[in-house]
This record gives sequence, structure tokens and C-alpha cells, in this order.
Amino acid sequence: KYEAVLFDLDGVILSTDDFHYKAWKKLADREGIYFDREINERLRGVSRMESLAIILERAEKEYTEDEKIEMATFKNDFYRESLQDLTPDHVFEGVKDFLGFLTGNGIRIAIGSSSKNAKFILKQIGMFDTFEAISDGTNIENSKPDPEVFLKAAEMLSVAPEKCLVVEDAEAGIDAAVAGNMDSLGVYAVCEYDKNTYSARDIQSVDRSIF
Ligand code: B16
Ligand code: MG
Repeated sequence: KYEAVLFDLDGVILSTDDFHYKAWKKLADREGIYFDREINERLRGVSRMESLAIILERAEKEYTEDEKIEMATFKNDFYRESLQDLTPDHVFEGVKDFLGFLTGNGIRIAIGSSSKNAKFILKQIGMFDTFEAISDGTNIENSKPDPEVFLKAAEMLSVAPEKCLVVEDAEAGIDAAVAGNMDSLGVYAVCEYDKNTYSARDIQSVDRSIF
């Protein structure tokens, strides 16, 4: 049925939540803005500048565009630095086995991530050559819930969107799949999200009969 599976990266292949949290927290503390792990949850799948906008909801002053760019850069520099600690051990249990099952059945695999650091992350976890195509924050104008990142991934594979299944951990990502005319599989945080075509608690418990 499906010719390709398009994987979100952060939150599906591995979790970078904690790295993002610590970096945003450092910025929030510098600026005296309240920030906690619950707010961090809202940043999942959302672009860097949109994440900053969510954090600044609690700010007491207005920031200029230049100041916002400086803040996003400050966060990203710290985040990139901390990603040096990422290793292949950070890959979620069952991911390699699931990817092997798909490719073994002739189903092609690609990445569709909002992150501009996706390729760096893939290198750190030893999976840079695992996927046939990588569509990420560096090749799109509009981030999720816009379908662009997934449509680009499908285009890179020359597979029609209707033949693609998107695997996501964020509402914004499932909404992007719906907007792109693709089926979706919600895992972890969005396994109960009503817009999923399918859902699973984690990658290991995905019902393989859907392929
Ligand atoms: P960056 P995904 C997303 O990646 C993250 O979930 C989200 O928290 C982050 O803000 C976004 O990438 C942008 O990341 O600052 O590295 O460009 O889930 O779409 O793989
Ligand atoms: Mg994600």
C-alpha cells in the first residue's frame, strides 16, 4: 500500500527534548522569563523562531526583530554545543528493527524534520546514510503544520503524497501530513490524537499489517 514512510526526527527517531529544554532555559534565565518543562512540550515540532515566540509570551517587554534573532542564535549555539553529547545510544529502542522491516519490504524511507540541525543530529547518532532522502528545516520556507517539509521529502523520492505514510510525535506534524494528503502514524505524545490515521504507543508496537 505505502511506497514510502517519511519520519519526523526529533521525538520519533530519538528525543532531543531535554537538549532543547536546557538551551531554551538558559536563554529564559538570562532574560528573566519564566520557562518550564510544560512550556517546553509546546515547542515540539515547531520551528525555532515560533518556539521563541511561545517563550516570549511570558516576557515583560517587547523585543525587536534583531534582539529575537540574537536570542534564537544564543539558544542554538548552546543547543548545538550540547548535541556533541548525542551518540547512537540515544536512538529509540526498536527504530533500527522497524526501518529494517520497511526497507526489507521494498518501502523507501526518508526524513521530514523542521529542524535546521537534522543532518548534524543524524551524523551524531550514526544514521546519516540510513535514509534515502533528508528534507529538513534548511530546505523549506514554511514549517509544520504546513505540509512543505513532507511534500519535499516525497518529491525527493519521486513518490506521490498519497503513497506516503508520515510518522510523527507532534500535532503540528500530523496536521502537516493531513494537509499534504498523506496518511499518518502518531507515536508517543500524539498517539491519541484524533487526526492520526493510525497510532501506536511507540515504534516497537506499530501494527506492521498496515504495510
Ligand atoms: P532547530 P522535528 C523540531 O524537529 C523539534 O521538534 C522542535 O522542538 C524544534 O524547535 C524544531 O525542530 C526546530 O529545530 O532549532 O534545530 O532548527 O520534530 O520536526 O524533527
Ligand atoms: Mg518531532
